[in-house]
Amino acid sequence: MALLPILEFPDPRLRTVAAPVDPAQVTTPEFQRLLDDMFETMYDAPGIGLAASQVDVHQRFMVIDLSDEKNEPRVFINPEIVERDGEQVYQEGCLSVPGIFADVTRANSIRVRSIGRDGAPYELDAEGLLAVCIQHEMDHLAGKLFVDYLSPLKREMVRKKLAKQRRQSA
Ligand code: GNR
Ligand code: NI
Repeated sequence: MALLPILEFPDPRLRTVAAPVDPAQVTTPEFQRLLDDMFETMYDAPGIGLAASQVDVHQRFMVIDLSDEKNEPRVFINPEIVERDGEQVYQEGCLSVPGIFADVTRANSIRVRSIGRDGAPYELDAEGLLAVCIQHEMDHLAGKLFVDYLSPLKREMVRKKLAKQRRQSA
């Protein structure tokens, strides 16, 4: 297993639109190892979700685990939201925008169609934080970040704050 480097805003590679995964590739040792490395990287960070885009792999998949015990790993490959309902506001953070938190409005409940790590399709109903996390990760796969929901002025302040944090830790 290996820890993968996480890209940080404003790295232009985070703007890449991910390509669909070939379902026949899912059960190969190479892809399964990539999933394990993504979980290891997410747990180490620590985070509750990680999209492939964040580790410079531009394919449509992501991993999520909301549990405290880190024993509820979820895999979403070629995810699609097939139903959405209601609204919720949640204060989001992102491993690619470290130390920044901001309120984002998203659907409250969603139904997601996806492929699991066994290569089989499944559907899941999610609400609350799980629904937030799925929508946040799917944004990454589309090249979008939660700071894109902020005003251009606030986004510029975020960029400057991150640049300053990096200077001070260098
Ligand atoms: O670890 C994470 N926490 C989080 C909190 C609120 C809303 C979304 C998230 S996802 C984030 C990990 C991450 O950046 N995934 O892309
Ligand atoms: Ni994120």
